[in-house]
Amino acid sequence: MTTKLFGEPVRRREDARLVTGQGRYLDDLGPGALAAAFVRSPHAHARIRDIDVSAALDVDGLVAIYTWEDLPGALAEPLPLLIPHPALTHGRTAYPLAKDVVRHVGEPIVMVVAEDRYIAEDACALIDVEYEFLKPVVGVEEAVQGVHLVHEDVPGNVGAHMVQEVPSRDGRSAAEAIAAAPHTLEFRLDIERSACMPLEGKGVYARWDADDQSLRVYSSTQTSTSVRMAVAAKLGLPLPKVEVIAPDVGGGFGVKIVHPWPEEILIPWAARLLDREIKWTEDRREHFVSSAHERAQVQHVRVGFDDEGRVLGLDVTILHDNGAYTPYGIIVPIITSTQLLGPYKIGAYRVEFSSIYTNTVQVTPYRGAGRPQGVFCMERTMDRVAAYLGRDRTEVRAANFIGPDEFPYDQGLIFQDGRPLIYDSGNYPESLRMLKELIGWDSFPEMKARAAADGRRIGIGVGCYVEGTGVGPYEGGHVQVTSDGRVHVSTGLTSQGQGHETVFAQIAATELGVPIEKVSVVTGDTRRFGYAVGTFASRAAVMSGNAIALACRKVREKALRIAADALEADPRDLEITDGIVHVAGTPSASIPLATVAVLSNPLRYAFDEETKRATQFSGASSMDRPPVDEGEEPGLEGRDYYSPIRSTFASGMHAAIVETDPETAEITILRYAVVHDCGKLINPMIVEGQIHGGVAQGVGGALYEKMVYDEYGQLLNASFMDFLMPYATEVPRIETAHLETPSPLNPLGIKGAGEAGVIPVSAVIASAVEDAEAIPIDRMPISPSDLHTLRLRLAR
Ligand code: MCN
Repeated sequence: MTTKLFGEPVRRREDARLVTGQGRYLDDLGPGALAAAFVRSPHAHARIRDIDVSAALDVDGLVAIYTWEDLPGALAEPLPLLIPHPALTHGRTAYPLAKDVVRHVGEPIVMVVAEDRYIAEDACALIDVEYEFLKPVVGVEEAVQGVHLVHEDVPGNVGAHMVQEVPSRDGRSAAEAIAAAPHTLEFRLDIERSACMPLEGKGVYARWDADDQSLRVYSSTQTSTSVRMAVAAKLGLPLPKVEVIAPDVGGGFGVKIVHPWPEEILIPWAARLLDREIKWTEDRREHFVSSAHERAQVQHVRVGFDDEGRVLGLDVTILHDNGAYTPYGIIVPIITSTQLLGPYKIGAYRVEFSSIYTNTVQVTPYRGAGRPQGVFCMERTMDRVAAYLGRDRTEVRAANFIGPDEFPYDQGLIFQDGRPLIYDSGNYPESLRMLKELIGWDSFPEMKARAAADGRRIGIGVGCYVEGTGVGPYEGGHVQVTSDGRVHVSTGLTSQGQGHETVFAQIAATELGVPIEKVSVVTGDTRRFGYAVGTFASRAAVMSGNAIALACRKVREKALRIAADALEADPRDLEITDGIVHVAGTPSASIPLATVAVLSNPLRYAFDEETKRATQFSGASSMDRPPVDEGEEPGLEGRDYYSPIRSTFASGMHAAIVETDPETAEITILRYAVVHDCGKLINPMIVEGQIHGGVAQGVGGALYEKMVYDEYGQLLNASFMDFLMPYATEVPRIETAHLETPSPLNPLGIKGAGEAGVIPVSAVIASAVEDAEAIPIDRMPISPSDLHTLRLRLAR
């Protein structure tokens, strides 16, 4: 049995439980709890004139009805704006229940609590809300006209406006560099609105303990510690009287980082008020119209370049559709604008974005968080430059790469946190070489010619990206070895399917030299670990992974000290293998870690005769035990935190071969290849799984998924009947290769991997379709009917 598990493709330990129906998701909890349901706005923009609940009061089994008027104190205030920014001059958030105006279809207005969900829904149907209709604003280009306003006090519907300008090394602005460039191009790109679709929607279950005056809240969340703080603050409870637990979570993909969602404070509040258990689970339509969306942007690009395809100046203007509210500030367009440059060093760069309010569902980060849009922009630019010059698309990219010896590389941009955006490491030329080999880039022209001879249209595409991962400020880990030799690891961030139970156990087993079967892992439970940020921004491996390793190192150091004492050896001569501390080279001079755990506590609680003998358990009263040495603490446990100076930059390159049907314009992905660099891999199998899942989501964004709003702000495809997502039949086999350039920023050399798969897919598919069709692709997603329209336009 090996204990060097870091880097091994260990099978996910959580899967047996999850795939055999043993998972405990939110709706599995509290079977006897009361149920909550919400009356949500059917209109995109309206003033609430009156709410008449009288008919609902007669419903048998009804327990309570609440409107904004009923909310006390801080609960009646708008929800928090989680990430303020100086450029966000007009940040706006919703009230937990609408106060006077509703600004998108689906906004919650009334909460009903009843004996079960059927009764609650029936009561909702009897509540009569009188509205005064206001003109809805849909689409950013209409919104910026400012004729109709989403928020009366936000002129032009502009929530934020931001410009960043990075001059060239010889001091030219982007405008000057473009004007002086030998070649220039200008074009527009349209990116549609989409959304995460976790299998399990949001959900909250709360119970109040009247004796203890404390609340226990279960939430299908990505940030249990932040929900806890929000609940305590909004309900005026001391923090230790609120515990928040994320049970098994059936996917999050970003939508569950918002904290608190209205339901996350309303349900606990009502549970306390009524002294009853209450549960709410989101249904799919609620998820479509009252959670969060992302992606929608209109981009205008101007680029100047030389004969080699080197970009001398780039100017990008972005209209970002932030929907009706900005709970997450402007993090999405900031990421688009700052990470757009990808693996390239370009001459001069100017980027400007406006974040625009519309009467649609609010925007918060969705896997990739602004990067798919940025990569679409940059990679479309690279392809257009190559097409203009008649050069190979990979050559043009290579001509612009940051070299492997140029790290750390400062892009000259300022990120959300006010700090410079600096890439720590990578090897882009090597990634591209590996990718070209994997997909057979150089032999593709022959393949294409053969296909053409058979009347088939095929094309190859490529896309490159970088991703700032492992964002701070911190994450912690706690590790305890108990006197049975088991290792208990906890960290405050949550899991939604990423395999944390496995990878964190791999780290602890490797650091402590114990078999992985001895290690258990708890995440997302504030009773076990109260200080944490959460799982998003591909940060868990970097942040909690390193924190757990550091905590293990503390524990190991203590274990070796105690063992050295017992073995009369020098701690520097000791090793731990398979849970046994032994003198290196002398396996007989050894002591089990379990025994060390007993020795670490003067009370010497030992459970078996052998350990009792080994630890000289005398049975004497606790008063006779040796004192705890100064500076020591009883027990074999340790806690540590990891707090990086900045994010570490993962990177990758994808390529695809597609076929387009000359008649139907159907697009089929024939091959898909990925080279990915997330530094040292903890578990290559899990990373591949993450990338495959990400690519599948990316295929959705590239070919199928979009939220279709009509001019009245009605979402026309708010169901799985109408919102197209790829099935297994549409997702190709994904060929994956890893490159490992360790991050110099953290002890384990890790970079994140959880979002990578999704980021370049639209750019890659657009590149491949463009190659097959010789038609410029300027939108994502691209459907058969879009392609057909483009063909007709070209033919005219
Ligand atoms: N990993 C590894 N070696 C590395 C990097 C990562 O073995 N060098 C492993 C990690 O240990 C972890 C997984 O890969 O098990 C993803 O790690 P990381 O990149 O740290 O991402 P997080 O764990 O922080 O997860 C968040 C990320 C995001 S931002 C979204 S969105 C997303 C994603 O994860 N949502 C997901 N993947 C998801 N996967 C599932 N099943 N469900 C979601 O909701």
